[in-house]
Amino acid sequence: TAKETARKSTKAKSADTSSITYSKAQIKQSIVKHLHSTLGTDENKANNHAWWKATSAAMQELVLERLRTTQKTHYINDTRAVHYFSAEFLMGRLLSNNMHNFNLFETADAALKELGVELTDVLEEEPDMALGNGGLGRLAACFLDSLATMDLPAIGYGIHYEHGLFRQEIKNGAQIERPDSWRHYGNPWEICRPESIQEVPLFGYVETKYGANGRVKKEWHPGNIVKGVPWDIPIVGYGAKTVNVLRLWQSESSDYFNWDVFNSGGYVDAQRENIQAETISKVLYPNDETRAGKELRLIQQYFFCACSLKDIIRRYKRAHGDDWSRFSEQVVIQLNDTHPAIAIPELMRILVDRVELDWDTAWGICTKTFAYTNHTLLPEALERWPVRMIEKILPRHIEIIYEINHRFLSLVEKKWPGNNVIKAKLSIIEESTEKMVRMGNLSVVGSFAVNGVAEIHSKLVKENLFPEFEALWPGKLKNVTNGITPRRWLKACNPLLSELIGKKIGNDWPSDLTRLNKLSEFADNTTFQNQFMKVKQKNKEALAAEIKHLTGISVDTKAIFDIQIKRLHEYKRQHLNLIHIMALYKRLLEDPSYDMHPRVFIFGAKAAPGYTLAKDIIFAINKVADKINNDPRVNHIIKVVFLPNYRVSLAEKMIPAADVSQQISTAGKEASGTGNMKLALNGAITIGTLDGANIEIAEEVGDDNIFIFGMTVDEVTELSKKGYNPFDIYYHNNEVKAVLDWLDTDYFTPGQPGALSSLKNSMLSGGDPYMCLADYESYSEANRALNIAYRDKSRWAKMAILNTAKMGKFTSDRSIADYVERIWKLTPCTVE
Ligand code: NBY
Repeated sequence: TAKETARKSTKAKSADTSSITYSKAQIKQSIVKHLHSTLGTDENKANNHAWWKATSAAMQELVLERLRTTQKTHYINDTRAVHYFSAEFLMGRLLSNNMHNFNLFETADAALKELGVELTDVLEEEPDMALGNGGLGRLAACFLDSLATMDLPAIGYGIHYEHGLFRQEIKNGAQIERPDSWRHYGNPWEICRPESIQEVPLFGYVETKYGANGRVKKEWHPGNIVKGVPWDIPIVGYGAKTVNVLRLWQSESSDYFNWDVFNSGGYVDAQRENIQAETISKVLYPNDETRAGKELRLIQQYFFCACSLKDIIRRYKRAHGDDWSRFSEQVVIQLNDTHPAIAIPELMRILVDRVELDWDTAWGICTKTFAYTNHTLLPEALERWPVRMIEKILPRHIEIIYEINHRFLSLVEKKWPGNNVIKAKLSIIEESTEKMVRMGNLSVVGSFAVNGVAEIHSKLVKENLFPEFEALWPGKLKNVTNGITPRRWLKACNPLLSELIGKKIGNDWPSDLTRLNKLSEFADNTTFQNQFMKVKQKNKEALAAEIKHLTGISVDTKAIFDIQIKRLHEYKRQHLNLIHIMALYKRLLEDPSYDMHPRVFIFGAKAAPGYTLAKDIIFAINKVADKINNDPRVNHIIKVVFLPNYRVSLAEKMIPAADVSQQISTAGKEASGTGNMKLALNGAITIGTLDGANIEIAEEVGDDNIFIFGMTVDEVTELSKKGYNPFDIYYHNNEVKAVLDWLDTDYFTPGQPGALSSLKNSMLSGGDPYMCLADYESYSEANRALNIAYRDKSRWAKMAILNTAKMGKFTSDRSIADYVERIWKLTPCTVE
């Protein structure tokens, strides 16, 4: 079973975690050596940044040794490997993680202490590697960790963005974006591999030639060629046996900037639209659930896919020469959403035009190589590219896409003769006023497996998004529920809880998270409850200090720490949380004896820079926070904190301190969520809707240990069908009305009436597209129940313990075991 695969491949090493042992003295010596010879400084002059670099360099020595061994082993065994194609990898910081995975954290800590340096301060020097937006990018990072931990041959392929996700500043309550320069002062983990540079053609035209045998040959004369320079980031598995790589491509202009002189008519145009080669990998597009539709974005996608495929093929040919029959036995490519879907026609182009395989053989290889993960059902997030844009940038690929579609539609014709409605729906080409290529459809047609990321989401993918595909290819659509790495999201980020767990049930849970279930036995034990909650208290005190440091706001650590951290999006409904906070505020003003336990509402969220309403919601949270935090009538009971620049390293500080986890998306909209898993794993109680993985979390922890509220997916569907009118609620619920009307005044924005009106408008005249008002009453009730539950110290402690105990399912090791079993069919390769 999947679980056994996960266990087998991780068990061996937990007994033998430190196959590479390094004594404190050796670490110390290595750090000092790097301080001297890598950084050219010494113990007296070095600041924390220099110590960070020297410590990282010392670790990297060990990492590279294991990397060499791993690569040699994989080469000798000629293993099948998974190639994880993703436009985003949200890695966060690497030093602490690498130390934990080498089981050297404590040793390094002690070594640095002897040098008069605090490891925790040193770790803070590392800039986050924020090459992703949110859940999708972080999932890729957790998967790399699990793949290496489970000794699975794997390589991540992506883009070496010069600037990751923007740094968020808050000025007068509003979000300001500042560039992120994560490698400005160098990055100790990455290795440039100029020996593996690839060239990528772009633009130009296609020439049709007729061979002697009458065969039609297509020749693409590109207008421009760019270089892809690979940077490798070693990925250390837990136990440090396998070290895989994440290979990120940086764009550069090629030496011969061969503008196509034959295309003289287009010469001036081509100049004007000259994409400077270097700009391709300059910056990560900061949208999470909307597509950018920009030419540069498509070029980014093609750029990294083309480089990666060439890289894969070079490696394959080294072992198998021109024998293509084994390609799909050796290579599986997982497409992380449709962002790398252009890899499908690119592989076809290589096989048909370059290798000169016939179409059917090439297509057979392709469709045994690719698998596709869908991460969203939101229509605005489904990628579509204008045919004309692809035609211009990738003139050969558009021909291939048409050919794929033509053959696919004849299959559809066989299945549903004469049914043009179905044909129009399934077609890869959307025949709108501007013809579009539907990347989702292309991905389904070109893959052997398609998966959603939580049970409910996969069900909706099957029933609503691609229903006919299920009829056409039964069994192709699957589920793999997301997971998170417990190494980063418990062991490293919550040392106090990890230690407590270790004392109680031993230390093998990080490689087999189901073992946490043994904690259930102690859920009713008063001593353990006290120990567990004492850890939570300490973590809250640490976060309170961080809040003070970052915002100047003092918070009561005896209050409930209620946390909502995720990208800002209407469907995630931070504004539902906000109007409820305003209602509590109002209740307290109207009735000073209103009974509620003190509560600190903490938010972290970035808004896409062009998403006006999302930015308005951030502004509103900050304005309401200002008012409440400075209102002596209530500020001993409610505080509201918006922590700027939410990112992986900040999440690592917030999650261990959470009492409550807000997971309140409109049912059917959040594909899975992964923050929900991280928070529950650290003993936070979820208040959430029956959406995404919340449903599976509820199944694991049981109804008594989670606060579920709101409409189900079916009820949401029914209400939309019936016609939802938010005014019905506005006029019937006095509290809702009063709170929304409050947004129209200048109470929260003195002198600026109307500054928060866009929120009210979106929830009323805007039709409240995510049905905040419809779920309001139920949300308010769930909050009352939560408040009562918190008052019972023992009950709450039991709930918290059971949340941690029951999260075993959500380790990314289990997700990876599911992928291996259901899709990839990989076998672990032990690296001695
Ligand atoms: O993927 C998220 C889902 O919203 C979340 O429910 C799920 O848990 C997670 C992992 O499966 N999706 C997500 O993070 N998407 C993006 O970040 C994203 C980024 C770029 C674009 C679209 C979506 N884009 O079109 O450019």
